[in-house]
Amino acid sequence: QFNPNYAAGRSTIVHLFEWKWDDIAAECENFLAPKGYAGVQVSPVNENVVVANRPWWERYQPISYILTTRSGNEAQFANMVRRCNNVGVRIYVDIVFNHMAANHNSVVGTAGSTADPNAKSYPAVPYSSYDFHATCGINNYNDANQVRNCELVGLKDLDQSNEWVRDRIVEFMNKLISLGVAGFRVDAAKHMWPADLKVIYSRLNNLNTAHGFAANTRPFIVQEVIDMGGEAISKYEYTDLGTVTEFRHSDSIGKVFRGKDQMRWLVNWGTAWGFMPSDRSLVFVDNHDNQRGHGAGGADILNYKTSKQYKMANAFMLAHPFGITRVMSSFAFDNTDQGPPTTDGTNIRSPIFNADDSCSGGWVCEHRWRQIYNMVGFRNVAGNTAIQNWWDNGSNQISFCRGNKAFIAINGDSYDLNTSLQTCLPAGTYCDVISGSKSGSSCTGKSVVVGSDGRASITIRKSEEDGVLAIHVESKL
Ligand code: LM2
Ligand code: CA
Repeated sequence: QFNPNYAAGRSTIVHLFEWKWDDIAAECENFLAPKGYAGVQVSPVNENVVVANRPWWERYQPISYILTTRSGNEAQFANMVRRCNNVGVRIYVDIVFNHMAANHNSVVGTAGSTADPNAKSYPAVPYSSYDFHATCGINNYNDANQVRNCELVGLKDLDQSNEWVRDRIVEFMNKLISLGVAGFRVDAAKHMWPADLKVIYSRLNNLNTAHGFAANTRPFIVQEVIDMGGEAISKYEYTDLGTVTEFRHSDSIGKVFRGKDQMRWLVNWGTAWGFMPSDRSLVFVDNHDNQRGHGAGGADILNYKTSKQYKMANAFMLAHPFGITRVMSSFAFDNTDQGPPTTDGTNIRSPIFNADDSCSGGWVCEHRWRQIYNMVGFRNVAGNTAIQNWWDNGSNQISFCRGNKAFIAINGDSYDLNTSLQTCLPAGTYCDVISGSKSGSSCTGKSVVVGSDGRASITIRKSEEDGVLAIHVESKL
């Protein structure tokens, strides 16, 4: 449950937030596999309550485990998983089983099921009031019992110690495993008892060998636990069960790249910053919650709107060996409730792809930004090499090598970086994969000449679009 079960040579998950299954299937084939992405986190797959004006968060209010949402139906989901696995891209499902839908004026689900949340009745599962904790609200995060046994923002709180509830959850997850998924993001894990999660995970089947997984492969588990310190519940209560979202990484990287902390301190990036061990930490610059002010981190979190710093932060995350990396892919928003782009107010609109690979039609597609997908490639080339030859200028200019495979320099100061640095690479001319890409034997961006001593003259001007330069053995011209 700690291994993401990636295809060989790949390393990064992209969260295609609110994408439709048919579009993800095509994206695996046309873009993600060719660029070296390892997997996709998809939005919740099971029936959710339909909320007026269709906010994104309606998908965190389950009505049943029927696989019909605005992203598509069961046949489309199954087809997507098969097509993505066929090109070596894994699917991870965002799974919501801490709770069921809260009460609303009218309660109908995306598959047409009805429910009566006031009575804790969800007949399409079925769940009844026996399956839920007694009604109470969460308002004190210093009380672990309350955080786990009471209702989060009015969401009816399932009792995961109940065998009927456990069976329904395990049945749902095993169905997804049979369809070929590689693992799960467990929503609101902090609001469930680790002992109950342990029982649920232990009852999951091995991954489906008909989808290319080796026999006896366990599903990957990443648990959403927001622990910035100072609350009753610790992320370390979950690290024996699976990996955990490292929200301090998101918070700290935001502060550094917003200039609230100097980049030279990144020299000991990792557990010294209060992060969990690397192999237990799911790391990200932003997620679907904190990019819009929900969840943790507040105004320090970077998102696509501050694109220069955002790209720099993603480049550093992807260049650094720490953690299991996840890239966010958003739709554009100007208010925090706004749902994905639609054609008619209801049906999600497909992204439009431009000639330069970027998206329009309301989709941001950060994963299609050259500076981000080329750094996914960088991470794949760097593999399990260590950091060496760390350099900094005493403030916000840094560089380091990943073994003899790859080199990155970052300029976060308000003046040019222009100096000779050790790249650890063999002599030759390299294409900077931030300002451009290697195309045949030429480079569409800046070229870097590495001498026989491994040193190169590196320039990143203050005025450049990006504050990063990155080269690696596969960008050699
Ligand atoms: C999570 N982690 O623990 C998700 O990452 C987060 O996105 C979910 O909250 C949350 N757990 C529950 O699954 C989101 C959103 C909330 C939203 C809930 C439920 O951040 O704002 O709450 O989903 O859809 C909304 C309203 C809230 C209302 C509630 C119930 O914002 O005011 O409470 O629905 O109707 C009365
Ligand atoms: Ca709970």
